[in-house]
Amino acid sequence: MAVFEGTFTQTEPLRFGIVIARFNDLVTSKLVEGCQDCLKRHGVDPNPHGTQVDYFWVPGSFEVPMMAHQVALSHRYDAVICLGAVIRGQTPHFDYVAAETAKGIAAAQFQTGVPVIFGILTADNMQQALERAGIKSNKGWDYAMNALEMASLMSKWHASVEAESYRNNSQSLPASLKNAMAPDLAVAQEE
Ligand code: INI
Repeated sequence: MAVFEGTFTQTEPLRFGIVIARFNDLVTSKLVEGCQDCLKRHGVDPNPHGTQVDYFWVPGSFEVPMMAHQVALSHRYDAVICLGAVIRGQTPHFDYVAAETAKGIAAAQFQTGVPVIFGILTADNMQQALERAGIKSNKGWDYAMNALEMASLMSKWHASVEAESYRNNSQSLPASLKNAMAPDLAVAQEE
């Protein structure tokens, strides 16, 4: 049997989509910076003109799940990071926005099979939100770590499933066909 877990190395082939709510952008722009810092320190180029990270800005947290679902569904990315800040007291519908955003992000993840990271800060006031977005710590960094780990874990999982399916399918093939499909593998097995 095996143990599957993500690592934070070999990040060159990984691609990330980051969906960000513009509402409370004083907070969300800091979360983006935390994410970028973490990705960069783990070998990912966060430049929007590069090949590894794309950014999607939406009006508010409520719109994040729909965009995240589309981004994940494209299968262009190994993980999607959702960033938003929902602050109690700014709106009587805090609970609706927070709950629907959480549900929608979970649904995007389940429906696509792509990791979709829940990086929506919920706070009682702006001060508390800012403390978690750079003043005391930056949760954006943590969300990027979660994305790196899940992207790595899922790529290992997919590789394992594909290898198993290849082994199962090739067992029923005649040797000549197996050799033609994967000569390197056939030679390795013969040795
Ligand atoms: N959106 C947020 O991201 N954070 C909030 O705190 C917030 N408040 O307080 O209302 C908020 N509202 C906007 C909402 O996300 C939608 O953009 C809007 O309802 C339009 O669908």
